Amino acid sequence: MKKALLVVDVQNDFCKGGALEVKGARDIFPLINKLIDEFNKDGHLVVATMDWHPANHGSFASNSGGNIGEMGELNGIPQIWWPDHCIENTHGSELHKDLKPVKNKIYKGSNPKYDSYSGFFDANGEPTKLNTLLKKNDIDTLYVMGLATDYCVKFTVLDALKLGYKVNLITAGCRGVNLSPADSEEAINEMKRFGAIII
Ligand code: VGL
Ligand code: ZN
Repeated sequence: MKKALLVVDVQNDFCKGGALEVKGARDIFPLINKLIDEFNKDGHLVVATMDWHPANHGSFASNSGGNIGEMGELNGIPQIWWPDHCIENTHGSELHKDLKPVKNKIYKGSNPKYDSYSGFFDANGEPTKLNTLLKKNDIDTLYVMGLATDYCVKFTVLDALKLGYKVNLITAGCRGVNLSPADSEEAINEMKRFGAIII
């Protein structure tokens, strides 16, 4: 069995000047790029997940009538309202240009009715192509880093653990949204509690 590097949502909208800017996103680039190089050099799989929303996505405050950062409900599922972000095929949804190229891309959040923090399943349980890709490549161990610790990294890691992967979370390669200041710390504790190895 083999290992893979999972780079979560390092897209323009989550970086400096983006619609849903994550503070300090820039700081994780050197480490991410170093690991992309190392994993590629050693012949390991490298996968980038990408938040990929249609303009009418239901998680956008602009479409729901809710306020940004507040909690509501989307098709019966609790939902935080976000600014419009990562709209498919726009600058905001592109991987940041300072990130080393990643060949394998997994798109998520394309169904306007449901959000998809996790790279594996949307909030309605609909799978992406990620698990199939990993299985096809005989992957049993994941190294996860990216944006944002308290949302997409967290839900991707928790789903990976449920699916039986051994998950290493590289915290130095993650940054969080932190609507509340301790959110990222709590997310890391939760991932650890469910079996992630924190490195
Ligand atoms: C994310 C909020 C909304 C993330 C995506 O990538 O963490 N957060 N959509
Ligand atoms: Zn999103």
